[in-house]
Amino acid sequence: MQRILSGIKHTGQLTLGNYIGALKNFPKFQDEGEPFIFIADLHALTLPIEPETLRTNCRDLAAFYLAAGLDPKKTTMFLQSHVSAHAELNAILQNYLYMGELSRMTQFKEKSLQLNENAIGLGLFAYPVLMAADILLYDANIVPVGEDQTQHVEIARDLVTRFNNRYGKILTMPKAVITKVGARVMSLSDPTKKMSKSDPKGDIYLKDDLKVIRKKIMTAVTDSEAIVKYDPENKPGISNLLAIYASLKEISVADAEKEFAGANYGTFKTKVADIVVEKIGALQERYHAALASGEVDKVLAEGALKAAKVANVTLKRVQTAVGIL
Ligand code: ATP
Ligand code: LTN
Repeated sequence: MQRILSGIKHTGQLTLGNYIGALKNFPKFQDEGEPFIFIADLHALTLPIEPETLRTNCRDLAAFYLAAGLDPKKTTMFLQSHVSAHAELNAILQNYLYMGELSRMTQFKEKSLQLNENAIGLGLFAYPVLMAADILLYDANIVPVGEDQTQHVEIARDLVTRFNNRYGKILTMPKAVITKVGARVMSLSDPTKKMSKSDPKGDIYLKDDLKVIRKKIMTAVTDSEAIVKYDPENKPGISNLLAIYASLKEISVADAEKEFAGANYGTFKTKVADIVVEKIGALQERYHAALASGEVDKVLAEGALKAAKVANVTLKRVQTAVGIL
């Protein structure tokens, strides 16, 4: 049975990018293996954030996991900080990743630019070490993530090779699985930039009012060519909308392109808005129901117990391998 592992950090309001690139894909794995899906609450501290924001966003994200279709009977859902093995394995693995390779991570380079040079936390730099611990604790075979996270999975793979060469077959080699369509949803106001929780411009938030969502799509930046064609380099705005449409309709981009051959931008945008509003509207209903049911805390508490059982076995194996009594 293959193990699937992924996580999201609750640093802000979830975006349509998080949904299409990550959240929407998680439930598909429930019948193909054993998924562990967590909230990366330790990673969420790697950039300055208010405690109250963290508290609120945490239950919110868990409710979105349930709303997206994660079934606690099939998926182990938990908080990273509730399973202490994450921090313990992190402390060991930090000795097997090197400063040079960590400093080449795109996410580190981009995020540290937002900070004063004297206030770049060590946690931001060492982010991939903890992420490797997250993945390796569960002997994960498959890690479903958006494109921006593949570099972090690659470094975890390098670590496995390095570690196993030294100590024998202790760690399981993970593989990133990227959704075919919508792996990188772009900002609606600047389609050359990734839609991201921490950059409010051009984002569609999963909690946005449906009228606001429609308006954001209708006013998305496009071009003046008036041809609906997938060409990310020359037509980033239209290509982004096509990818969003195809992903939510579960069709290929080529089929979406055919559907809109000859359509004008107004008609095209209306159709994109229709499907986004339909999908996000239904998601919002299930999200509110999950919050109102009061089941979130119980699901997370039970998930932490189940996750810890698996994680502690791996931790022990690693401790023994490196020579810890
Ligand atoms: P932040 O802005 O705080 O870095 P983020 O929006 O990039 O956050 P993460 O918590 O880093 O979100 O990512 C959660 C998951 O969503 C990851 O698997 C990531 O690859 C995916 N994801 C994030 N943004 C996008 C996007 N624009 N398109 C596709 N997938 C995305
Ligand atoms: N870095 C990821 C969140 C994350 C993660 C992980 C994803 C932390 N640990 C392990 C997959 C596997 C992000 O920003 N989404």
